[in-house]
Amino acid sequence: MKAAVLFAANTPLEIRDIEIDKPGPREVLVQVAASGLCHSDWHFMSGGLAQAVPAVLGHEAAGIVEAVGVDVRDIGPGDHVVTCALTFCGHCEQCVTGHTNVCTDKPERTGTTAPRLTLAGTRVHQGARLAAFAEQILVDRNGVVKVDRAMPLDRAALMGCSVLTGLGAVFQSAQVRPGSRVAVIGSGGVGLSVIQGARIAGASQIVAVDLNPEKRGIAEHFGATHFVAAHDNVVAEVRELTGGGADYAFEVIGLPATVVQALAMLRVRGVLTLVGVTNAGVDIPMPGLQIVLNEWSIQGTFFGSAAFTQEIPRFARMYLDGKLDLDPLLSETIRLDEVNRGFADMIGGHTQARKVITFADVMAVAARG
Ligand code: COD
Ligand code: ZN
Repeated sequence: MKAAVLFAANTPLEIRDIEIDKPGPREVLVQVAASGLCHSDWHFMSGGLAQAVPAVLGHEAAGIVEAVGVDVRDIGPGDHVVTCALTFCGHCEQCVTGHTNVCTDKPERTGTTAPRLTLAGTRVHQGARLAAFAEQILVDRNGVVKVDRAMPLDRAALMGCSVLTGLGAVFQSAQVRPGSRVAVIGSGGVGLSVIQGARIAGASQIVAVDLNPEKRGIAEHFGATHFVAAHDNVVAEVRELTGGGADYAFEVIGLPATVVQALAMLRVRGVLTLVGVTNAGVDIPMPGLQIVLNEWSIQGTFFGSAAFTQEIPRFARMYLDGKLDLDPLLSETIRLDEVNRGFADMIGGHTQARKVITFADVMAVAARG
């Protein structure tokens, strides 16, 4: 099957024919219908985060189950699924309390030790345990969730990362209260879902901040009441717009400078939620005195701070009921062999929301239900 392979950081992905194993006892083989390009993939492609190579990246996908291992009984061929990088054990302290996103015992649960992907006999690593920039994904049973067949799979793919992370940051982590004043730094695929989540939560003001002024339209579409094109006095402007600071700020980029800005945008007793990850080894300078005097809270959120197996079907219902808008998140569908151009557009600021690789044949089968 064809996959986009990373051979070294800072080199283009190469489309290769690679071998994929048969499902191990606990595994599911998925025919990919759609696979989104996330900024986190870029962190690995550019060497900001470590990734063993050769590897196939991609972690925001949906597709149709082709085959399952002997121990998988609740999912079968033909089921429509969303994949998620959050494979979980199901028995650790975090899993049994519903926080499967931070499972502390993620062993290789495939039921086999053989490499799942190979190229000319050499192991190819599965980025995020998925490797979704490919025609097929071989994943642990606890790395997929079934979705309603009425759910278009290109929209469904987005729920595996950007939508899950953005909405979860608002609903689960910050728990934004109706009538709040919210600031969101970064209006990318994930930030736009934070904005939409804040709108659904009933925030009265949502100030979107982004370097790219072209993000204004889409940020406002998802619920931003104000848009600020990032500049030197962005903190003062947000404090003024919100009448003394935001109740909640979200940093959705992963840069120390914007984390410090987001903190300074808070009013007294405000809560900063960090969604973006900084590159490995990068520290963030913190104003300790102000944090204490203002009783500011700072928290991290990872992939939406909840069990994706609960959240994704819920988001699918919201979409199908017209309560969650996903269509404009899909900026462009591209082919697998256009993946490098897709990332160049993301980094060059030419992607409004999300670019998604689609496989036309699988999308067509899925559309027939
Ligand atoms: N000031 C304001 N805006 C900026 C700045 C700046 N200095 N720099 C960049 N931006 C804007 C860009 O113009 C762009 O609009 C946006 O920030 C970034 O958007 P994308 O689409 O490139 O990025 P996303 O939304 O795909 O990813 C953002 C994350 C922060 C979620 C991701 O990179 C990350 O760190 N993920 C790891 C954490 C996590 O929970 N992951 C789960 C999902 S991957
Ligand atoms: Zn992602």
